Amino acid sequence: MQISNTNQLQQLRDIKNEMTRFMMTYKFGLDEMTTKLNILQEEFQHFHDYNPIEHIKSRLKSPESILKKIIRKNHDMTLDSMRENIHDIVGIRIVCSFISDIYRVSDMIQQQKDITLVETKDYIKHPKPNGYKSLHLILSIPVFMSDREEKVYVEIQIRTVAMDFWASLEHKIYYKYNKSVPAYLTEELTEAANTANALDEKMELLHNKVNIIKEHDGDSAEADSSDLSLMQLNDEKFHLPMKVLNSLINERTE
Ligand code: 0O2
Repeated sequence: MQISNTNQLQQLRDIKNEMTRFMMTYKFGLDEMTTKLNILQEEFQHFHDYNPIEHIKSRLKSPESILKKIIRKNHDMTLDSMRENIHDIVGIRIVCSFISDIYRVSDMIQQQKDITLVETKDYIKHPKPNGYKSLHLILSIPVFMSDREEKVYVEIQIRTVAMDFWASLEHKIYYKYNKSVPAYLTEELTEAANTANALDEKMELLHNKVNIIKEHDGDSAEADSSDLSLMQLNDEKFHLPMKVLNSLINERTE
């Protein structure tokens, strides 16, 4: 790029600074959501001895992709327009083991007071014609900075391992054929989506059966008071004096 004068150079610097500030806000939004999700995972693991989230992937859309999308969707080429019209600058994909976990995680996210649900697309209850399944949430969350609060959109896709496996392969094929996939492959992909769905349903049934066994084992287990005086948070152990526990019981019964 040829830059003809210092005025133009300064303007470009200013725009770059504005764009950096813009992207940084989304990075903070992503950091905030990541912390929220880590807290949910850790708490769930601790109290339910089970983690509904298998893994999480996240990305910030590149400025180049944001520009491409704004052009493709025919929106104004301004930062305000990007802020308003591009809802997936922050993209988070949560992969769960079971279909029921997807809705459990979605509820846990939506219950948080500072999160506003803007839109839900339930491609699990209403799969796309090609077989694509996933629960999409568009959220708005506040980001607090030194001099202002800004709301940013966050796109969350929640799906099972099987749905994720299918979607990654379909995405690769779609791009390999430059979006014009031969009909026989499209049909086979839809068949594969049905197989993935059958697996999800089977695993959900097994999971429910295992839970019933676990509950039964829990009921019949002998109460063990030996570990009451020890509290473990991650790798750190804390001693809980019996005196404190007893006085807390007294407080409750008073
Ligand atoms: P990337 O790289 O994953 O971000 P919009 O988001 O406004 O352009 P739309 O159609 O309203 O469009 O959004 P929708 O339906 O919520 O889908 C957006 C994202 O869901 C896509 O992002 C994909 O990640 C995923 N997705 C939707 N449909 C399919 C599908 O048929 N196959 C696969 N593999 N993924 C799908 P991007 O922007 O395409 O890409």
